[in-house]
Amino acid sequence: MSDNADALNAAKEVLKNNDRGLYTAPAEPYPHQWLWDSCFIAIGLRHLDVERAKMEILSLLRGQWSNGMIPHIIFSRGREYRRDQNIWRSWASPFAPDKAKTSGITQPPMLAEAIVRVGQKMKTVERRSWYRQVWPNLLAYHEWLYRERDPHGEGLVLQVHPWETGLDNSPPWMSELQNHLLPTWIRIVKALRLDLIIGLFRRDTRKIPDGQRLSTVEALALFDAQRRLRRKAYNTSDILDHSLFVIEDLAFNSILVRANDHLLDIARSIRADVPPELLKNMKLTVKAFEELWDPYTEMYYPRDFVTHRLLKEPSVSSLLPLYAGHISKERAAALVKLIENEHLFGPAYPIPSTPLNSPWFNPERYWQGPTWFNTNWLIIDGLRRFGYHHHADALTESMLELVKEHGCYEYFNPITGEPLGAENFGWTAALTIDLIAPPKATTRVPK
Ligand code: 9WN
Repeated sequence: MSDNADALNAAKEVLKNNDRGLYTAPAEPYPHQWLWDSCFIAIGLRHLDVERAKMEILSLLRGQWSNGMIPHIIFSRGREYRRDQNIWRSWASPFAPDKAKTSGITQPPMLAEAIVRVGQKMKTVERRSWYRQVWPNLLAYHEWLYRERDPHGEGLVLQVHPWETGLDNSPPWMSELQNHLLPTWIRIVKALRLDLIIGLFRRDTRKIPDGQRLSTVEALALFDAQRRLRRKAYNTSDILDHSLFVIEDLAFNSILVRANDHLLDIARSIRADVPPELLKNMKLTVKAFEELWDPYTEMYYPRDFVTHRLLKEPSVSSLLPLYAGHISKERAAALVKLIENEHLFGPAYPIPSTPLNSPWFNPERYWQGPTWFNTNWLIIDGLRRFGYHHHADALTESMLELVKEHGCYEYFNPITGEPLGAENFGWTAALTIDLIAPPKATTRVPK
């Protein structure tokens, strides 16, 4: 492992510099605490300092709403951040915490995975007390997911904004937007090419070239979608008829399936009762997940909540059922074939966030092509549980090569390996540390 020493040191340095005391900021352009970022960061931090890793998770819980939701952002304090806090105005909801200003939506439920991974670094007694400490929050979060986000009791949870998936501009959501959902005022902006002028005022493209971020039309739509949610104080039952997006996302539900398994393991370990209603819902999720499979294209997809129409645009989410587990060995093998195919998900620096043959593919644009460390980490974990160790090792190696060559960037060009987005990115650093750490044989192979 000595040839990994430089990458390891660089990664440690990033986490040290991004440390804001209670939590770790994703990178310089992202000064707040993000839900799934902190989960991935805790997974890396556990190898350096278990107490600090616990704190990363506990600081997330300070943002939890009284209805159980864990918000996708907890804003930094300070006058300079008022503008960001005001965009969301979490105080419009009676459920928002008094002590923290937050967003009003969630992000993929990586919490249970992070709790378990941090727990793996403890002795049994300490681990049980850790589990007991976070159990009420974890339980309340999963109960919220079903109560609010599965209103018809169908087993899959819905998302009301692309930011909830963490894959902001991924093809299935953006194609829904462009084909069916674009608000009239944005259509006009687009037709008159006013986006070229509006784009000059964007904050996010001041430090990162605009070809690597969302298009201005997409960015405007995401803000429009956010305003609609704010107008309804983020109350799901009021939002449903009002939201631009109501989609049962594939990445989110894949992560939920795995998180539910972790929740059950945690409950078993501390002999906690899981409410029967939640147990019933969790079982239904595993079953309902198979409704996302399309036998014609042999892939899983997200689904429109109302019509149940599959949104047949392949993206890196299409591979995340490997992480979910529970899918058949045959279907897992079909997904592995996609990873092996150099014209789809298998270019020189895998795994692209959008397959190379997609009309949406752009090797530099955010979640429409670049290779990201967090989705790769999820896929590696899934590959190992299905016994594809050779594939998992090869993917790990190519990721470490990227960091050794360029440092901990936010994302990378999957064809050339060129570093893109923000430098010194938290989860790239944390997951590098985790990939370098000796693997632990703790995960079960699905039946
Ligand atoms: C919006 C922080 C977050 C990640 C998301 C990534 C990006 C935010 C943004 O940054 O989203 O939440 O400003 O684009 O898409 O996955 O959690 O790193």
